[in-house]
Amino acid sequence: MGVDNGSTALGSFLPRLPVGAGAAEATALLQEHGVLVIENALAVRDRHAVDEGLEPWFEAARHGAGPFFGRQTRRFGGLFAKAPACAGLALHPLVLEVMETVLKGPAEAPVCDSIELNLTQAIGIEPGEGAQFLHRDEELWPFARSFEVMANAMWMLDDFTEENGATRLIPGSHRWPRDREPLPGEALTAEAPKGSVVLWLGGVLHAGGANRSAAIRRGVVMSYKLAWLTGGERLLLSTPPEVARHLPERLQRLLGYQLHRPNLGWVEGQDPIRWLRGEIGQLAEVHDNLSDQHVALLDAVERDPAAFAGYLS
Ligand SMILES: O=C(O)CCC(=O)C(=O)O
Repeated sequence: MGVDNGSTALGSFLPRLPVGAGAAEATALLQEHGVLVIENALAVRDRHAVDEGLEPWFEAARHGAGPFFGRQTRRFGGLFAKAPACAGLALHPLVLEVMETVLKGPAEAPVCDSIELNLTQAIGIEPGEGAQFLHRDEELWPFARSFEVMANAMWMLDDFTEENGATRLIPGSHRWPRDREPLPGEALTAEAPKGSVVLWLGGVLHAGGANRSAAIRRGVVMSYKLAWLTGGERLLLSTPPEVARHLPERLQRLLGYQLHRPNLGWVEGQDPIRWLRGEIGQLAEVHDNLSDQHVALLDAVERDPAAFAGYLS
């Protein structure tokens, strides 16, 4: 089957890699096709730990209340507070490296200092659920741009099959004009064994599939975004400080316990990671946290105030 450039997805395919693949190859495939399956990305022991942690929550979770989230679908967020083993999904080295590369953009002109999680969500599609409407998650942020703002990783806790409601995606649809509508049959099904992960860019049309099997289809979404965008989930509430304190620092930062230049997300003018560690109290020395351009400009102003008199008078 040929790979197309996204102008028509009929005849396209879902690229796949084994977990041993390199980040550069994975990144290139994801950027090109908008979609990538990494098979068996999670060690069996780690998957069992996630399963065990989430099991009581899947039992207790309520069904959705509308056609989009699904009336036969159980969903819940706040995953690190519910099942700490989910940290291993968010921090999976290959997936995290791919996400950082795709979202930060070119090293010479990055679009952000860092990435963060947009949301964490467990999704259990139950027998009888119909197909979800194809949609683009990046529509959370309605502004024109020429760079990626978000990307998702759907971790498969069950084998994902056409029959049980595996995620459906249209490779290449991230490059479509936004008024281009999907044709019947264009969405492909991300079938893969449990422990695999399907990645997709925020501009890719995708949806949960219909579950015509007799068993629930469980998956976990780790969604990543540019740190300077507001996330879909208020992760600082769903992972409050008393929980976050026990997580790895890399994950604390992905949750938003971090600063982003210029002056975004501080507590008392300082990096929230310091607040989380108890290093600052209710008052602290307010630090500048400026971009390189701002720093250069302010240095120049300090060296030669007369040259900037218009800005200072
Ligand atoms: O459950 C899935 O496979 C995808 C769900 C999805 O895209 C959504 O709920 O926005």
